[in-house]
Amino acid sequence: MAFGKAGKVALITGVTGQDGAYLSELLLKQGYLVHGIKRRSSSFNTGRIEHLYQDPHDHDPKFMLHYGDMTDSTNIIRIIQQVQPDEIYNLAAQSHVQVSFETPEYTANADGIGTLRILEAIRILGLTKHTRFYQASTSELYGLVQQVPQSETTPFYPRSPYAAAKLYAYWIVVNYREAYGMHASNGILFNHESPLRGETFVTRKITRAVAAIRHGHQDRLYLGNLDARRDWGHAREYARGMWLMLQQEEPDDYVLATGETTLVRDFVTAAFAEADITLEWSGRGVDEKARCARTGRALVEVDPRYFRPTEVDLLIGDPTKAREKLGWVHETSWRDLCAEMVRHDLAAVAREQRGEGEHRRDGK
Ligand code: NDP
Ligand code: GDR
Repeated sequence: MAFGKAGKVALITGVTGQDGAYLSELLLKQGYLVHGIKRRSSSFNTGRIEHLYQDPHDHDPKFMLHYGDMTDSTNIIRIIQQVQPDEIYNLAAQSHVQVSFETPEYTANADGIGTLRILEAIRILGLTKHTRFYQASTSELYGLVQQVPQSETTPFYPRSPYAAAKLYAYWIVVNYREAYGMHASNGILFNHESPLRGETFVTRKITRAVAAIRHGHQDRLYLGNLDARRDWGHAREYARGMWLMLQQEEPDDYVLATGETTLVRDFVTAAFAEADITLEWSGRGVDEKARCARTGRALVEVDPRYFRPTEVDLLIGDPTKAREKLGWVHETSWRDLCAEMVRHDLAAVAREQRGEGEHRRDGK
C-alpha cells in the first residue's frame, strides 16, 4: 500500500460508524493526524473505534474526538477552524433508508443540508484552496432502474427521503467544485458491509440472527423484501477507495462497486449455510415461508412491516472508472464477506455464552 505524506490532518464526520472506523484505521496507518466528530449519545456509541482511542492527555495523540452534529453549523465551523484539516471525509448521515421514511425532515437536514454546512464552513474559513472534501454519496441515488450496470453517467431517480437528501448533497458538492474550484469529490458507493455493519442493515441483521439461531437463542428471522438485489462489497476496501479519491490531482466523482449483484434471498441462504443450516425455500413472493429442511421449522419469515413504501429493486455498479483512474479494485467476494460476518457473529454469541460479552436481539 502506498503511504500518504506524514503529518496530514484529516477530519472525519460519522467517525463512530462502520466506514468511519475503517477509514480512521487506514489514515492512522498512513501517518495522518485524525480528528473525528461524534454525536453526544445517552448510550455508548464509540464501540467501533474503541481500539483507536487515545487518552487526550497523552503526549502527541494521533486520534482525537470532538462532539458535534451535522445539524449545528456553529459547531461545524468551530471544529473546522480548530482542526484546519487537509482532508474532510463527510461520512455522517442518518443512513437507514427505511428510517428515512419515518424521519424525512431530519434526514434532509443531516444528510442534505449537513453537507452544505461543511462546504460553507470551508468557504467561510478561507480553506477553499486548502481543504479537500470527500462526500459519501450512494448507489441509492440511482433508485428506480434506468439502466444497468450503473455508472457515473447513469441518470439518478431517488426512491426515498434518504436518497433525495443525498441527491441534494451530491449536486451541492458538484456545484461548490465548479463554482469555487474546491477539491470536492463524490464517492458513489454501492452497499458495503463488514462485521462492523450496523445491526439493522439487512446483511448484519441476517448474520446476527443466523448466529443466534445456531446457538438456540432465537428461533426465527423476520425480513422484508427478499427479492431486492444488491451489489455488496467489503467496507474496508471501500474506505481505501475514499482515500484514493482525495489523493488525485483533480477532484471527480467515482463509483465503487463489485460489478456483481445478489438477491437478498441468496445472502440469507449463504449465511445459514455458513452455520451448517440448509434452508429450503417453500416459495417465492411476499407470502412465502422459508423452511429449514433439517428440522422442518420455519426459520425465516417475510414480515411486510419491513417493506419500504418505494423500493430500489436492482443495484449493480460499474467500477471501471475507479479501476482505471484510481487503481481501485475490490477483492472480497460477497460470499467471503458473508462468511466473515457469520463467523464473527457466531464467535460473538459463543463469547456471550461464556459470559464474556453481550449479544442483543435484532431490531429493524
Ligand atoms: P453508519 O450508519 O454506520 O454511520 C453513520 C455515522 O453518522 C455514525 O457515526 C453516526 O453517529 C453519524 N451520524 C448520524 N447522524 C449524525 C448527525 N446528525 N450528526 C453527526 N453525526 C451523525 O453508516 P456507514 O458507516 O455505513 O456509512 C457512512 C456514510 O456512507 C453514510 O453517509 C452513508 O449514508 C453512506 N453510504 C453508506 C453505504 C454503505 O453501504 N455502508 C453505501 C453508500 C453510502 P452514531 O454512531 O452516533 O449513530
Ligand atoms: P440499503 O440497505 O437500503 O440498500 O441501504 P439495507 O441493508 O437496509 O437493505 C438492503 C435491501 O434489503 C431489503 N431488506 C431489508 N432491509 C432491512 N434493513 N431489514 C430487513 O429486514 C430487510 N428485509 C429485506 C431492503 O428492502 C433492501 O432492498 C444501504 C445503506 O447503507 C445506505 O446508507 C446506503 O446508501 C446504501 O446501502 C447504498
